[in-house]
Amino acid sequence: LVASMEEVEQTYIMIKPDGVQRGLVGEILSRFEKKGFKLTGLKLFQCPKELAEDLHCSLVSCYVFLFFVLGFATLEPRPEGLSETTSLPPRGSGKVCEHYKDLQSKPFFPKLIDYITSGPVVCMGWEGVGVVASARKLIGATNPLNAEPGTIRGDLAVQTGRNVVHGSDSPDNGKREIGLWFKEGELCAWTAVQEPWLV
Ligand code: RTP
Repeated sequence: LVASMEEVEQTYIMIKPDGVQRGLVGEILSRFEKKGFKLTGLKLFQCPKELAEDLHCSLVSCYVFLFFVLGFATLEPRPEGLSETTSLPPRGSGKVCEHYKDLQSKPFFPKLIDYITSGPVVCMGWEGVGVVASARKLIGATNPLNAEPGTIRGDLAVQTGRNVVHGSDSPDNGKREIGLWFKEGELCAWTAVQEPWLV
């Protein structure tokens, strides 16, 4: 039975810096691939540390920055060769804070930001029927000590603060997080030739 398109979801999976440092990228990626989900996006990305400050602060500094940039832009013509975006913060500023904005009030938030920006992460988009809940099952409990053997965290991790992988917790967050971590053109819509094995 081929699943109807309504049931197809998107999820954002991220191999955290410890997963990359420990050489677990292939192992983790292959678990989603073997399950039968479809990879729609994949990249290695180092989130700049200096851009990962508190979301509130980054928004405030953005507004202050824009206030001055726009203020000066109206006084002087932009120099030739300088594109309109040259002096603006890089796209994706505060990406990690935005991603974890619901955890901002938690005492572990600063450590979490340090952890995620401590090295490159692997960003992945996966598509499939029920992929959001299924990926969370494959990943296992947040605290690896509570994660069942057979799950990624149950097999490969020990500490909550070093739990190797992230998975979106709802279809809405799946779409939101893919939009946050991937730029336009970085995702690939493709049709699997082995249908219906890949949805
Ligand atoms: P994730 O977003 O990474 O898939 O994790 P999750 O939904 O299973 O857990 P969540 O509560 O959203 O926490 C996000 C990440 O924050 C770190 N954390 N540290 N007590 C602590 O030190 C603590 N609690 C959570 C973990 O890296 C967790 O995955």
